[in-house]
Amino acid sequence: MWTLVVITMALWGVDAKGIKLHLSDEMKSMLEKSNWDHQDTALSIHGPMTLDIQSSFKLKEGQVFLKSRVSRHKDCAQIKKHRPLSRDGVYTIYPTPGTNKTVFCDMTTDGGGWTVIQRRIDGKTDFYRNWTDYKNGFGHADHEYWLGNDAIHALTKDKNQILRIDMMKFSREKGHATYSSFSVDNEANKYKLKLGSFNGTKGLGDSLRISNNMYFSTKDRDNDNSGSHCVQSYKAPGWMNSCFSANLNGVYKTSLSDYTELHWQNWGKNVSLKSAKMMIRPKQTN
Ligand SMILES: [Ca+2]
Repeated sequence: MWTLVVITMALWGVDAKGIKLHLSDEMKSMLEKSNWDHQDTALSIHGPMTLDIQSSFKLKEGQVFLKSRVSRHKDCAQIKKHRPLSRDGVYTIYPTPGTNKTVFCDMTTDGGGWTVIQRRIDGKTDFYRNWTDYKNGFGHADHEYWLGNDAIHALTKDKNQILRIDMMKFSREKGHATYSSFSVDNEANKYKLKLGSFNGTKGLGDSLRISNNMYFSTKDRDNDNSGSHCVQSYKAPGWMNSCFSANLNGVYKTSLSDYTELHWQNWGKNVSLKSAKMMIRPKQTN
């Protein structure tokens, strides 16, 4: 009986105890235009903030219960495709069916749809970390973070992604690099990096090239080509050769003194960066 009363309120939108309840049932309006007949709507309130609505519909035979489905998007490009007006911000993505990650989506740069995999803003997050941290990711999607090598592998294993790196100096000069393809192998193959061809803004050269085909190294894993341990020498977790030209996971400092700092060597000499952002999206098919 209680349910019936609530249904009536929901459908007609009456004033009850000073609260006007409006119910917009998108599924109902969609199905009314088809052969489905709306049977009833049940509504239950759990505490002040949660409302569950279940509607049932009938085709010609039998009864089918329908529930609103939550869209699960693999990356920011899919979110942008389904909701073109999406803004820059934090979203949940599902790199594989069983895993979810909160990420920052850049929905404005060059058409948007970018999944940000790394972000540096102000140095409040420590990037000098171990293998497990880089595997799983760390930091916060609304601030500084590393998405996680397992997730980056899942997003790039189809070898259909491009990489864009946006950088800014403390002088506020901005530049960016793009790579026509970007993929990271699985953990068994030490997250080996594969890069396509480079393009950069004027004066900004390809500092990631010597990291191509390299394994990932962290402060507790030396997978580099050097007799020393590049990450420990330069606080530079990443795809170390012997050792690097770009230290995007380096220490956040306002000036450069010993190459442990966040920097990109082929973009003006000897300056550290104020911000850096690595992001990926599928290659355009047109
Ligand atoms: Ca070594």
